[in-house]
Amino acid sequence: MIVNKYNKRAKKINSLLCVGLDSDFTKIPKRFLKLKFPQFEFNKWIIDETHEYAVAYKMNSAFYEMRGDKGIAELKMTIDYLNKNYPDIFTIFDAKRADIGNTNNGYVISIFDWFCFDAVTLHPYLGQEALQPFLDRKDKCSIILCRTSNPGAGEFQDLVLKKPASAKGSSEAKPLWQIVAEKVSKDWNKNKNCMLVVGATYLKEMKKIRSIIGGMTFLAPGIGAQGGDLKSVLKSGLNSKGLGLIINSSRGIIFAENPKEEAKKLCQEIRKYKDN
Ligand code: OMP
Repeated sequence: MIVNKYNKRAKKINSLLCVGLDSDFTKIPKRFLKLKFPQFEFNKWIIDETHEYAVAYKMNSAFYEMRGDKGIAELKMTIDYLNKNYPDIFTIFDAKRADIGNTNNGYVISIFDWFCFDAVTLHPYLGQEALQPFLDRKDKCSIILCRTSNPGAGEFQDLVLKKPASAKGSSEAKPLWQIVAEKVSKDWNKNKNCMLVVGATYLKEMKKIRSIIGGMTFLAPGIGAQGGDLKSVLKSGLNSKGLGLIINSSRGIIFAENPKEEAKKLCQEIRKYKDN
């Protein structure tokens, strides 16, 4: 099971921290700009500084696409560097993909077989049938948006809906985020390769989702720059094994005065609150 790669690393280093390599080219320190592969060199530095505290690295495609072919090439260099030097660290491509099934076949080959990421973020809007090419990959992980961290997340996600009478399960009215959580955990996760995105800024929802879907892992972005509170996230989102959370911080670590110290601090806080 691919989720075990994450769990094994989490147990080995006693952390749940995911460092977000959202290496915005306009913000990386000037000393890197002189180098031939500035974004890659910056990432390599961050990885070497933070790896002992990191269970996962997440790269958001936007910050590489914005540089065109150079950004894509340096994204590939970064994932190759991770896979070669830190093969037990879980890698996430944050692209929030998903299209009709035929098109998804192309994304699957690109993300899983060419880039060689362990996981990808996906939105659920097209439904299980369309996402099947991702879900069929037992060796890779599909991380489905459920409750996002942004202030306007509720515009659609809070809509209270009733499933059609023909659909499986209860027809009780529920918010869309709850329907997604139940659907993914009951029907999409046959290969035990699904996770959910549950923002660290929505603790009530996180608690509810944990109570209805059992031990499935949440990718929880939103601590640090977006204001989510680490202690409360652990309280609301840990599963019964003391796992089940991938706690991401991007800007809060990579653009800190001292990224290593920031990663260490978060990791130590995770250790402290996890066990209390
Ligand atoms: P920081 O706010 O800098 O820690 O970055 C958060 C990262 O998580 C960015 O890459 C976002 O695109 C991503 N993210 C969210 O912030 N909210 C979500 O609901 C989902 C994601 C994600 O899928 O990772």
